[in-house]
Amino acid sequence: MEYFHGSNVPSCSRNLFSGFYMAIAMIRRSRFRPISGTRVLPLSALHFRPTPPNPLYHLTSNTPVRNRGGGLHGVTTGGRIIMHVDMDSFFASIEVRRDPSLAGRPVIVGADPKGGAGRGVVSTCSYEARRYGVHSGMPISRAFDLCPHGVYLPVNRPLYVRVSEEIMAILSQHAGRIEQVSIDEAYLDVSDAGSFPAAKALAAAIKQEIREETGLTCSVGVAPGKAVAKIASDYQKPDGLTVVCPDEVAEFLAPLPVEKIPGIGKKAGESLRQMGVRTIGDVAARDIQEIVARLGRPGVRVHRLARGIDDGEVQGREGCKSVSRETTFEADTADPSILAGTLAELADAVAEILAADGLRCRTVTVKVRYRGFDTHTRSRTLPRFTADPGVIRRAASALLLPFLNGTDVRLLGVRLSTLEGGRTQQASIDEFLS
Ligand code: DCP
Ligand code: MG
Repeated sequence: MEYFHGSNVPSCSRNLFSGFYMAIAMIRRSRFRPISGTRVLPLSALHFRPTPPNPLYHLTSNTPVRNRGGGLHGVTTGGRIIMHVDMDSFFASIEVRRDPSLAGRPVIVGADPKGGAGRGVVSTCSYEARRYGVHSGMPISRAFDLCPHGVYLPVNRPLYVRVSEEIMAILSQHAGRIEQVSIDEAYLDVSDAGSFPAAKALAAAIKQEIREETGLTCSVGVAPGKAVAKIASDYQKPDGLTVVCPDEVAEFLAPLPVEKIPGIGKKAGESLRQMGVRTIGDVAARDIQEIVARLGRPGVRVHRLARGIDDGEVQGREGCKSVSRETTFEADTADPSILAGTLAELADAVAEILAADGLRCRTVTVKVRYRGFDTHTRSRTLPRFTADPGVIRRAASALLLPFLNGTDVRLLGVRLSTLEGGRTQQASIDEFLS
């Protein structure tokens, strides 16, 4: 069911898919910002083709060369090579795939805007809509103010879960170990590729396969660790491919704003800025004690990452202990209908991830963060293992009730744990407690 189709703005192109890809290419060009003086490889021009040797790879690494890269210049780490894959404007791109006449138009997926009076939030939007300032988590009424002629569509989660499964199945074929961290995002341990050039070629091949199989684009980061790979996948979105070799990590990270560090949101970023720390390089230059004094214990991880230490393991199936999803409201809210509606969406989302992974759970936890980072969780153990979305939703709703007390809420989350069952290939685990 469609909410609203803006008709007063012509689509960029009547030519179905070509309009979409032209628009993507235009955005890609406008975002292309190579960092001068670094060896981060801007590879967007090479998408979907076997990647020829890149002269930048002549740069030597300070680690031994094994050159198992199949003819590419070998820069190897002797250590891990991690790939992070993140689909571009996932829900919106699937909607465009379903209705190619939407290509090039501002497509907003989320709650019904009801002509500007709607409640609820934007799930995601196309890159065309982002030009109007619309983004995930924004109240749908605000999105409507910014982009009244946009195409507003409801969330069709079962469809997105099916596409997600197809993508994860493709990724599973290319890595010994894969960790799915959300519906459209996964880490792959591709150390077996043997070298960064070989991993780059693998990333290009994966991008091509995903596009051919699903018609969708993704962005990929390749790096020696998970956090840098995630930052790298975001670096040239959409349709990006960014490789950060081990000896490039510090140089790559240094100029980036601290908010690029996974887990650093607006609040923590602001707190760091108050002490004159704006970039990841600024974090690295400070004493660890100063950063910990600001951020608490997570400051240790942040400081280590800023210094290029990025050693989290890709968690395979055996690491899957819970499935979770959370959302931060752009504006804190105490409105019970928004809170209950968002919680129901989160419960449905985790139930679908659980089912997609062939798992059942016995524990449901709801997490609420009030204004000022005051965080609470409530859990319920169910009488038996279940993957029934109705049971999970009802349990989550009951757990939320005591939190609907008029206090402004900043973040809501739902976690399913005490899991059993599961398929052998994929893991599905969202970071829950930050
Ligand atoms: N999502 C959501 N609510 C949010 C954030 C995301 O429902 N607050 C959903 C919609 C997204 C999907 O999860 O399509 C994946 O989230 P991403 O953060 O990866 O966002 P996108 O894939 O949409 O865009 P990007 O190209 O920035 O990755
Ligand atoms: Mg994405």
